[in-house]
Amino acid sequence: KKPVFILIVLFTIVTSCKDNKNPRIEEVKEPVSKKLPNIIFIYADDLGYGDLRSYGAQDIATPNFDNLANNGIKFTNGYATSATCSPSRFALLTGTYPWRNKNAKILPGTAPLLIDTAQVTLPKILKNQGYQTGIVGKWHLGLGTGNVDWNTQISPGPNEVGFDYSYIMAATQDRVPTVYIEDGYVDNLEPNDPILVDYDKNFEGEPTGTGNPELLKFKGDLQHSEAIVNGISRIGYMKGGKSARWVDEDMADHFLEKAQSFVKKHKNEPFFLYYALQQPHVPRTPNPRFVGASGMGPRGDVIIEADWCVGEFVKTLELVGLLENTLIIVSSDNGPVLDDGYVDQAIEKLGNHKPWGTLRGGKYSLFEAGTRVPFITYWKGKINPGVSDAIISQVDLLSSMAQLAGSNVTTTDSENMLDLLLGKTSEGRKNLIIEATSRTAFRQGDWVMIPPYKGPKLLLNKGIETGNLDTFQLYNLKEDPHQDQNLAASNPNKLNEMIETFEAIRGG
Ligand code: NG6
Ligand code: CA
Repeated sequence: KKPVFILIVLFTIVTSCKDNKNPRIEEVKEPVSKKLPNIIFIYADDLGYGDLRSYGAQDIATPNFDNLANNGIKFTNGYATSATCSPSRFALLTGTYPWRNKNAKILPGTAPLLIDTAQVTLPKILKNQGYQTGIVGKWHLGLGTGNVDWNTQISPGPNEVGFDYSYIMAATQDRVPTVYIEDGYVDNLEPNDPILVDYDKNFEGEPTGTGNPELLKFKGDLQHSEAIVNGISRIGYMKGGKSARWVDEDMADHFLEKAQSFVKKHKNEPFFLYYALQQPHVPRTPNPRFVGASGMGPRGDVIIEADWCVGEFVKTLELVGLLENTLIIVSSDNGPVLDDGYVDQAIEKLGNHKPWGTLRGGKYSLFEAGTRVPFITYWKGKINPGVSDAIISQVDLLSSMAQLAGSNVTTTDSENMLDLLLGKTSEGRKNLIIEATSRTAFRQGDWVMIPPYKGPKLLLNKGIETGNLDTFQLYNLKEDPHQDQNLAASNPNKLNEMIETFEAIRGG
């Protein structure tokens, strides 16, 4: 029996040695996880279809956005789902049209979390596939369950809907609380100076824009004339938290630094980063380095600042050697607006620049410039540069990115457009529902149909046409990109066909 015993011992030694540095297992393991590409969304706030040089702007230089657009795919029919922020962000992360959720409207800083923690989200899917998931920048999807205490853990929030790491502003730059929140805790908060936030009434003794205009760097309209922080009056009231309050002029650098740290920290594992820039939303507060850079006043200056951030961020990816293994998607949450509540010369200094490009409307509008935005995919060495006229919506990113990460999870509204995003096909969506301040319209092929809506045709102070009309509107975008010729009366067949499909998708 001895030789058999020796043989068994030898066999065990040989196989265990092999196991220890088993090259096959190593080989299989390593490349699979390495192969999963990193995914980055760079999401601007209120950047218009015509705000980038690569999208036709002549009077503003945006070399870093353009580098991605010109060396990646520039989509000319890329859409945010909505003409305002919270609904678009809701769709981006959940792959669900925002009009399915009646609470998906512009949220105050005290709104509860808009996403159900049981709901499928893109960061959850990617996390499941082994990704490190992070968000840096604007959140604006609500926090907590109502009555948030800002001095303790703020939950649920981004970390409860799939993000491993979050460094956010709660709502918008013009809304309180004006503090950064890291993984559910207000950053830099002194426990002996608690923060109180209220959207209805002021705290005794706290200055407001209305009461203390002498404290302001620039004036706001009535809604933007409440709490004063850093010489800027906001929407909502706030008290305390002095050490935690942000300095608006440093916000771009601050978020950039957090985004760069996230990338450096996770350079050895697949990651998803949602880098949500705050520009060019109001209040527009360029760092002094960018003041005057555009000659267009603060709105132009912060676009140049955002462009610089994009450049620095891409440099970081290159530096850590990840550019070839990272898909970068750039877009905006809604169309452009000039006067959105502060006196900042956005109109006076605009010159010939057209933030809406060739399109009609703007932020808040059902016309094209409300939801059609810059939409760029870039992947060094992987995506062949080109221009795509295919229809694609941000709601499709959930299914498409799931696919990229090896998951088949999808939703009713989110179409898998991975091949389109990577330039492997020119086929996009057949149709799309767009939304603006709770009104919806329907695009199908080259056509767009806007149902009748009551309400003002023009937002007077903003100079933006809402898309409201008391009869149906029908436009052929190929022949009439600016939506000047309403063909509803002359083309009833097309109109009826569009109404039918639209109602079927909307559920009657
Ligand atoms: C509006 C604000 C506007 C801006 C917007 C949100 C007023 C009059 N206007 O209600 O200034 O904050 O909300 O913008 O209050 S968004 O890009 O986040 O949707
Ligand atoms: Ca926005």
